[in-house]
Amino acid sequence: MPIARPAASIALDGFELRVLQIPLLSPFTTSFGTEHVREVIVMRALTADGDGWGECVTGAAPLYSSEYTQSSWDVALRYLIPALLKREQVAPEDVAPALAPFVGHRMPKAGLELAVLDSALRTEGRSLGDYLGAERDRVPSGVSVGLQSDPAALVDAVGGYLDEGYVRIKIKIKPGRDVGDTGAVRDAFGDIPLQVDANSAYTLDDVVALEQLDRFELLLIEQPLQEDDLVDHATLARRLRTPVCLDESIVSVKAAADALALGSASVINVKAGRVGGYLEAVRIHDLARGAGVPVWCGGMLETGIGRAANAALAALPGFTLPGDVSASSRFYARDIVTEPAVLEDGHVRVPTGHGIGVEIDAVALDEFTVARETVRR
Ligand code: OSB
Ligand code: MG
Repeated sequence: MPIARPAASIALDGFELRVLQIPLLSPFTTSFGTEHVREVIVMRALTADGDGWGECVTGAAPLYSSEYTQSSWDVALRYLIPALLKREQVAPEDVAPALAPFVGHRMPKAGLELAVLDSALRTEGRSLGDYLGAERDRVPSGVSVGLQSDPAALVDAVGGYLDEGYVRIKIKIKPGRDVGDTGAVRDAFGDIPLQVDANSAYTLDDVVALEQLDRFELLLIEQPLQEDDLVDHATLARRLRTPVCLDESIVSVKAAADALALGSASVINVKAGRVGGYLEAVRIHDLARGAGVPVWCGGMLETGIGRAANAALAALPGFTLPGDVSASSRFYARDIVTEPAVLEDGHVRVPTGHGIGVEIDAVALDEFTVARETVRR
């Protein structure tokens, strides 16, 4: 369902942007690299009635997508924020159309839209979950486990997360670290809900290796091929029994419609940051739900800001598979919100407070800030 009740508009005084560097509890390794620190941009909408908070999910380098910290910082300050500040009043629904003339850069667009949404909903006294159409008060929590030094270390890591109560395990794979790693987890833990994520590390030449994964009865394989390989993904999907899920390729509701029409995917990972915001994410949810295609909520190592918003999104009825909506403690010793997401009986609660429903820990925010810029109208 489209947004049932739009939010009121707000008068923006400006934005404050910060680059944060938050240490990770343990290194996070994917097929595209290892991160020890999460570099992220926090975006604060400034208004007379109260501020709003958003997060831009770019990483330090253009490895997951072409977007990265400095590209987002530059385009936000040079083009996106000035376009928003030109308007007397901005409603959350106005943000994407106002920014549409600027090609791409969906991650900073999403961060700015979330900041406006948070401010508008706080002013109205509504929660983001209520606004988006959440139908649950908690969501099942899956965990994304990075590549480890060897399969034994992977089994140790997965065992720890299962002991904590995570209801679904996703492991990262890459060529040469797929069948062995997946088999080790299946041998150790049997029939657990298990899926794999390749982050674009394969080509169609690897189809024989990928067919070997079919015997593990995985929930899905996420993004085996490159972002723009929609046709190759369709070819691969016809060869595999394992359902193909797309992450990087789904940059908009149009991309999702194209992928479904081509048969490139039978499951979609929805990340609001990657698709330009929570409103576009809801449109993808609605499209997939109408087509009977399951979706789940992905993650980008969000701080407490994006983590709270993701929990609200994942509570929509079409999110029928557990998402990468884990506890803050999966990644961080210290978060930048006063009540970081926790795991309770394998679930994360959907915040009910106004806006994103969490408050900023100003001391932690300052501690992790490495750059800061304020723009006023
Ligand atoms: O591909 O889903 C991915 C983290 C950073 C970039 C890309 C991905 C991921 C994850 C972690 O898998 C998901 C999470 O935030 O828990
Ligand atoms: Mg992924």
